[in-house]
Amino acid sequence: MNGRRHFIKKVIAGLTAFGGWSLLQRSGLAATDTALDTSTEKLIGKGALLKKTYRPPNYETPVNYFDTPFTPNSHFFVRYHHALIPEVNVENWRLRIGGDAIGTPLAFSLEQLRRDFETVEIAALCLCSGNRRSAFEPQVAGIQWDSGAMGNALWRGVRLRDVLAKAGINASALEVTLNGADSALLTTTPDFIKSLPLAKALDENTLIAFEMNGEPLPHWNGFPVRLIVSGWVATYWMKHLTEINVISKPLDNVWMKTSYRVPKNLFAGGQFSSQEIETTVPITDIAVNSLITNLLEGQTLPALKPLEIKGVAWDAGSGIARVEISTDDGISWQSATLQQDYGRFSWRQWRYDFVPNRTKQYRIMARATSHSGDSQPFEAVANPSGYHHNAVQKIAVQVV
Ligand SMILES: Nc1nc2c(c(=O)[nH]1)N[C@H]1C(S)=C(S)[C@@H](COP(=O)(O)O)O[C@H]1N2
Ligand SMILES: [Mo]
Repeated sequence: MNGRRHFIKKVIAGLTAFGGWSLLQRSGLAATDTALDTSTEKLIGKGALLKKTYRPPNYETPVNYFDTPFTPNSHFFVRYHHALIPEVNVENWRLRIGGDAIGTPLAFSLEQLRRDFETVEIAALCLCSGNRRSAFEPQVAGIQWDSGAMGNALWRGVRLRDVLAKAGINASALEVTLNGADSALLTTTPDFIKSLPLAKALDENTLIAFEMNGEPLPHWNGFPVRLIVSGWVATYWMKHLTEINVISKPLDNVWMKTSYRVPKNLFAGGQFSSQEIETTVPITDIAVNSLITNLLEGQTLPALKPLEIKGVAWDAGSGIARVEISTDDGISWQSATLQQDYGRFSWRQWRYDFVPNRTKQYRIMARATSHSGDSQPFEAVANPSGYHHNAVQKIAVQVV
């Protein structure tokens, strides 16, 4: 490492220690590949995360950070397909709007986005399609995520539809493509570009966000702006957005035609008809799901001591109707108490008071049901890429 890079790294590390990271970002200095500390493989600017791969950086959130309604930026998970994650200097950065179905191509600075459009804030869950992939049996290829490839945050930004309206959309518009500043180390690897059907792009809950939990987006979560596609899995939530195109033909690349697809009619979900074929469709809606956040498999608990079982539950945006708990292997079910509602795209925290009254092994389960009537299955629905693992958890605890 040359002297200057080393110096910058030290400055970043120092600033991070007293919370100056976002200041540094605003100066346009940060967002550099040097933000990877090669000796510890820790992501600079992030607190403790669980490393899955280092290059590209894929790090999940330890489940204990799901105890708060909003996942702290410092511990929010990080997922990248490519290892080249460049410096974004916000002074030079522009969001370009174009494509063959746009009225007038336009470019916006961050200041213009903040100034020229109505700002809105949405609480929404950012969920990787492959979250809990490691629980599939037999094992499925791909990053072996446990339960931490997700996070709930308050996202502030402007509506994508307002920005597109300014440029004007032609009648031929079919999809809206999204590209970010990151790219592959090898030029032979296709750039990560995704598309949305026009209807989802124009949904009032699809945002170009510049703030996360009241702060500028952290570098690793998409500084300076990322897309928020409320209710859909996070593959569409493009980070470090640089280019949005409105196009009249289906986007044809490996990220649409090969990856992030599920067998047709296997999961309920939003429509993406321009990308559907006879056998498979793009993954879209988040599946109803829940997670127990304060119990570990094999944990020992003292008999007769009251225990508060805690967790979170979520779906694609109909909202959580109820969460039921079983402590007797699924024979009987009791309702958990749902905590504060932050909106239908947010996850919902829940709690349940339990007193283990005998010395024995208990199997604790949680099962969420959404307002649309969907409930978690007892076995995960097998699919080639290991997406949508939403089987009811069964956590064995030993009471002594
Ligand atoms: N620019 C860019 N945006 C991206 C990706 C990426 O590789 N590059 N990955 C997507 C996927 S698959 C996920 S799960 C989310 C993860 O968001 P996070 O890293 O902020 O947690 O980012 C999405 N947006
Ligand atoms: Mo993902």
